[in-house]
Amino acid sequence: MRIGAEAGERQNMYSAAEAGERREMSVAAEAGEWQNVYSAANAGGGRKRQKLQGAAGIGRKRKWQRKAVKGRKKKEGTGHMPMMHRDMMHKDMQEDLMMDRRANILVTGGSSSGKTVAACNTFFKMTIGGGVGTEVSFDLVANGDAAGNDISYFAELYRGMVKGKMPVGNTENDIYEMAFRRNSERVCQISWMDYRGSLRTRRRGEDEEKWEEFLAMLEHATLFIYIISGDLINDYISIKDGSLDDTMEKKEKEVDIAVEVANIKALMETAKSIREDAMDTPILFYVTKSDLIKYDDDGRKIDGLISFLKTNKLLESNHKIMGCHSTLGRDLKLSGDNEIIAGFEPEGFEIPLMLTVGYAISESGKEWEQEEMARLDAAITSYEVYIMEKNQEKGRIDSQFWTKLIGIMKKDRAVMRELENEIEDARKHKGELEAEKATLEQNNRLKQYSKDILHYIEEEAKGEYACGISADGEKIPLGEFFFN
Ligand SMILES: Nc1nc2c(ncn2[C@@H]2O[C@H](COP(=O)(O)OP(=O)(O)OP(=O)(O)O)[C@@H](O)[C@H]2O)c(=O)[nH]1
Ligand SMILES: [Mg+2]
Repeated sequence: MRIGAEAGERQNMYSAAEAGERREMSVAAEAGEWQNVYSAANAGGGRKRQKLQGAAGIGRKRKWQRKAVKGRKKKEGTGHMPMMHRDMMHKDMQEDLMMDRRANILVTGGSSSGKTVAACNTFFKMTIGGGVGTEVSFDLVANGDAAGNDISYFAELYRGMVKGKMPVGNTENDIYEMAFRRNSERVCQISWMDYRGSLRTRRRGEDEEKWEEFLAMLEHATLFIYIISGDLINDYISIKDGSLDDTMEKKEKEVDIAVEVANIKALMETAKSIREDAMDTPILFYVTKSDLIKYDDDGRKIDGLISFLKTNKLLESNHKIMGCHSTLGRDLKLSGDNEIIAGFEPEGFEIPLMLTVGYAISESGKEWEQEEMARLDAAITSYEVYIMEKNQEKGRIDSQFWTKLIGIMKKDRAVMRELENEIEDARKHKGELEAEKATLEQNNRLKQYSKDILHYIEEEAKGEYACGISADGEKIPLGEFFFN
């Protein structure tokens, strides 16, 4: 009964036009992956959020962390050689780390801001489109049955766009699950949520559920992504440069801008109220439809965004801030009834995803290195303690009065040899751990992977699609947001 209900609910999310094909694909998949999320949404209260988190795989203790704890426990006894199955632990941790890593991409923004077009183009480019990168390649693959359906769904929307049809607006939150790969190795899982709702008013009834889902994602979002439509930035520029006279139109646009600013502030406030690390979590201002900004130059498009943020005091929050933009085509032409007539050449869509994944991997690389360092330091210390204890035992034998009188007795000689062997062994292990510590940084694969992603964004996208933004509105390198 429950599964039946899920299927029904999920179907409503797609417009009648898509329903036919999508329905067939969805029903079976609902039973598995999606069920957790949506039955959770039906359950109500705090449970709902917990379950949603469970389904999104957030908040779970990582396997390798549990192992590391076990490893430490073993060494606690004294007198025994510290137990360090170093090689085994090391490999396990690296592997577990890869698949437990998640990037939670929460895309917020006003209605018609371009969220669905962004999701569709991102997923198309990184799945069916063949991925990105030259030296190192990146792509997305299905992660579970529902994800396979998501790919077909986006392929369908994309095919529509190629033929001129824009995606139809949806009315529910949607969460898409994929796995991110680097050179065909899965390095990170992705949850992408397209949030369809107001950021400022907490409404009742059905919307309450959307809001709960949204909060769960906001709490675990890797970055805060806020979409600003290029036409709003263009309006801002036109008001500023005086090309819009003091007309009704200008007044209307001023209201739109004020509403957008209020939405952004609401997002920041909500984030602060539900997570302690809100201020340490970067905000990505993502300008969609950048073809609608009247400048040709990409750098100037970003300048327009920066000016908008600065004027509206959105850079003063102490958040780390990044900006980026994308477009369906520099010379895109739309008809009166929203059909693409010409110029369909999508650009920049993979950047927000690459930034989020790169940041997530970078953060987890940092965490891994700190934890590894602590583990190695603890192990090295325990070997030092062990060596000291063995030396004390040797000392005790040495200082026995008959040792001084007649030299080491025969039975003690064997004990001494044993002690010396143990000390030598321990020194060897300690040396290995020290060597491991010295090469830890270069063995940090996550750090390398995040560097590859940063390199892609900076080189392939030539720095024109994305940059960091300082509190006083200067462009700063994206590298400052990454662990290096
Ligand atoms: N010029 C231009 N228009 C775009 C671009 N991307 C989207 N649009 C227009 O913006 C409209 C809305 O895009 P969507 O992706 O559906 O926006 P959304 O945020 O998902 O909208 P809702 O789900 O209804 O809130 C499209 O129908 C297009 O008319 C772009 O790159 N350039
Ligand atoms: Mg949409």
